[in-house]
Amino acid sequence: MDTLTGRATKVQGDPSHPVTRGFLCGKVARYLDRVYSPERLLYPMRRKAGVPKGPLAEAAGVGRESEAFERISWDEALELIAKRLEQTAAEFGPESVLPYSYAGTIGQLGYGSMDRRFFYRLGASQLDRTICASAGGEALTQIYGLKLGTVPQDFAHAGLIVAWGSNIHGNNIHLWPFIEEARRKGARFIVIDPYRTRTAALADEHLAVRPGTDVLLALAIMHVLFRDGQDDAKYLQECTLGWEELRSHALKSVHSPERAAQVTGIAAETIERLATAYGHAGKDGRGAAAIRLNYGVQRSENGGTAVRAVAMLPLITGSWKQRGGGLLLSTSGSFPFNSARLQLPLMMQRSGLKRASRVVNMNKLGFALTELGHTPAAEDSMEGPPVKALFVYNCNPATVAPDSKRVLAGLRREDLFTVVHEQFFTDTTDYADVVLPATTFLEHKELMGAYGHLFAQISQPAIAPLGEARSNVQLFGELGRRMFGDPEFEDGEEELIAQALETDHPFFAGITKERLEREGHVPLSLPENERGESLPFSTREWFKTPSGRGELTPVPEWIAPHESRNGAEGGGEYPLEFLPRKADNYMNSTFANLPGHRQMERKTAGLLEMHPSDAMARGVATGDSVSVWNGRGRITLTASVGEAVSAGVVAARLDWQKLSQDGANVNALTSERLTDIGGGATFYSTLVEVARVADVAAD
Ligand SMILES: Nc1nc2c(c(=O)[nH]1)N[C@H]1C(S)=C(S)[C@@H](COP(=O)(O)OP(=O)(O)OC[C@H]3O[C@@H](n4cnc5c(=O)[nH]c(N)nc54)[C@H](O)[C@@H]3O)O[C@H]1N2
Ligand SMILES: Nc1nc2c(c(=O)[nH]1)N[C@H]1C(S)=C(S)[C@@H](COP(=O)(O)OP(=O)(O)OC[C@H]3O[C@@H](n4cnc5c(=O)[nH]c(N)nc54)[C@H](O)[C@@H]3O)O[C@H]1N2
Ligand SMILES: [Mo]
Repeated sequence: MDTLTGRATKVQGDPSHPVTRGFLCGKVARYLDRVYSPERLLYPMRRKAGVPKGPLAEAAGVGRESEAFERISWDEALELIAKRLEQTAAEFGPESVLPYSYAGTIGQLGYGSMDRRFFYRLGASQLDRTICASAGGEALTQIYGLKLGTVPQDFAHAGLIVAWGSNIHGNNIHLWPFIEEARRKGARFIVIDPYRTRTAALADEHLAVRPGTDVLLALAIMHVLFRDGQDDAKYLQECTLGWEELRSHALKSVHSPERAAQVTGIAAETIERLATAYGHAGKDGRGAAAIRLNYGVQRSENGGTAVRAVAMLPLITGSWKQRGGGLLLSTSGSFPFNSARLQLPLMMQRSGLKRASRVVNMNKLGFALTELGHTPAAEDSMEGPPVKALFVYNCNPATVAPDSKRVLAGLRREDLFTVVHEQFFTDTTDYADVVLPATTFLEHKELMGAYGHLFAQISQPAIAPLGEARSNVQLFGELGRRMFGDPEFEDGEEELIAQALETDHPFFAGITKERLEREGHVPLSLPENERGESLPFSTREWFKTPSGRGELTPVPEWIAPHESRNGAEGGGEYPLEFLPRKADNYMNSTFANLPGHRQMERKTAGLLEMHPSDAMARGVATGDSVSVWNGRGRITLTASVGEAVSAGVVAARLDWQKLSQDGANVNALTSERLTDIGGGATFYSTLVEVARVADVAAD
């Protein structure tokens, strides 16, 4: 920081951090572009009378987003919000208020502390935060009893690394050096992904599995392992439950590599070779096999089962017992922060509701805003009043939520009161009644877990808040004091950090606020063996399931996603499987509005990647403007014909709606259907058709 001006001058990694080791990914290295962007939202504002909700083009006489709003003071803004929420709760019941948030910058306090206290106290609808990881997280918990995996640094010791639905080089760059280290020592690196990611391009082998077929691929690998006696019978007996049933299930002929090849698109010999390499790893002096499973596989209708099936593999071979073995999903669930203490769900008892308030799955925002409480026959268990007030923070749902046409139709409702706490004028603020400025992580104090490593840390503010920006904790603390006055709204960051660490969980042994303040980052206290290694699930003690073992039943059944080539909706009007992917240089929708970041992503902007055979069948060539559609929506992209995807699959990346051609992004095509386990989003179970715009126009 420049002490004279108070301006931050550089963002850099901490060289003493054992995982990030002083380097940053390209997008975060340019974080100051974001902090000091001239586009930052710096003051509370309210929509001007007569300016309709929606993006600029539709708002008469408004040339910039900020012109749709007029500046007000924080005091006016809080008063306005408090009044509206009180009125709404009085007229329609408190459940007519819906909070909508996800991870923001993933701090413990910003993610869920004062905000939750506020909405519990009000008796607002509860939000089930399922958009990202709930299917995989729930699946892992069913088998292991907790979300934990291979220590990331231990990937350096692996002899075989499988990246399964995991774009490591794009989305998890800090694991990459450990993979490179293993490869220097001779490890093979295999990627299982329907898209040729930059990770796949760097691999020894890329298996372009058909979307949504991983359950069958994993079963075929199990088939070979059991058939060839590559299972670790002693470990299975000691540490798992249900392995006999799993064994006979996997050995069925429908799970043979030959049969699996027909569905997964991966040749039987390749499956045999992969399974054999997996089974032999860790034996006769070879390094162990590590799987980096990521959330890509669980964004599919059968995604929970897919994660369960893949997560069973290291239990079958016992690869957990070796350093560099096992499996890693995200590490975020491994930090035992005391979230109940932070969030105080029992404050709901003071709301006047005599029961827990209803729960709204965040993947069904379109439904919640357009049908819930409006149509008598709700499509699922959600019932109660219509949503009359929506409070968005840490999230940009107009861009990222599935079935966005429906979401936007809901957000456009003039009778819906929408508050958005943001750093920028996003797609979502385009529909807000009130916008509130939020601090960035440089401007507030935070307690952090992590997504890709096992160190807890405190993040100190580096600069004063810009403009009148306030943190989530400040905002909801002030609203809580204003509307309710309960003492729980008095806690500040210091108290909240201490509360989050109030736990006897052994992983947090020796981790105190003082120590985190002093050392910055501290590793979780995972149990160690006599060699000082932490090898999750190497022994019985690690399992936290009801049986205290790795639970292999119910055995994973292969069921094709409804909306896939093999499913009930396959072979119809929409023959192509669509991958609505993340950008390598954005963070979901974050950064997408900054010129420097857009420049880094310019080559992928607005592209539809297609295989030559699908392009040829439709008379499409690279550079053609193409229409991509299904029963939910239609978007316009530019064709890029090549080998990034296999025949039958097309791909495009996420962008802001208002920065996309015709103002519609990939989520105009995705559905609100939920995963088999955990109520997750199914972005990757989407069928579409494609045609040249010229041909559509001629029709
Ligand atoms: N650069 C960058 N980094 C990020 C993010 C970002 O937006 N940009 N987002 C962050 C977030 S929120 C998350 S949750 C993580 C997610 O990180 P990942 O879990 O890696 O998530 P995805 O990119 O959704 O999916 C990974 C891969 O799964 C593939 N895939 C799709 N369908 C299937 C399938 O059926 N089977 C298999 N085997 N693979 C499939 C996709 O093609 C994709 O390449 O990344 C984080 N890191
Ligand atoms: N098509 C498609 N859709 C997807 C995905 C995909 O791969 N494809 N990925 C899905 C996944 S995995 C995820 S996790 C979601 C993520 O979707 P979102 O949760 O919307 O995540 P971001 O796009 O990063 O947007 C976060 C917003 O929070 C704001 N923000 C950051 N920090 C703070 C803060 O401290 N306070 C407040 N009030 N605001 C803050 C940022 O300015 C930003 O606009 O998207 C999902 N949607
Ligand atoms: Mo995510």
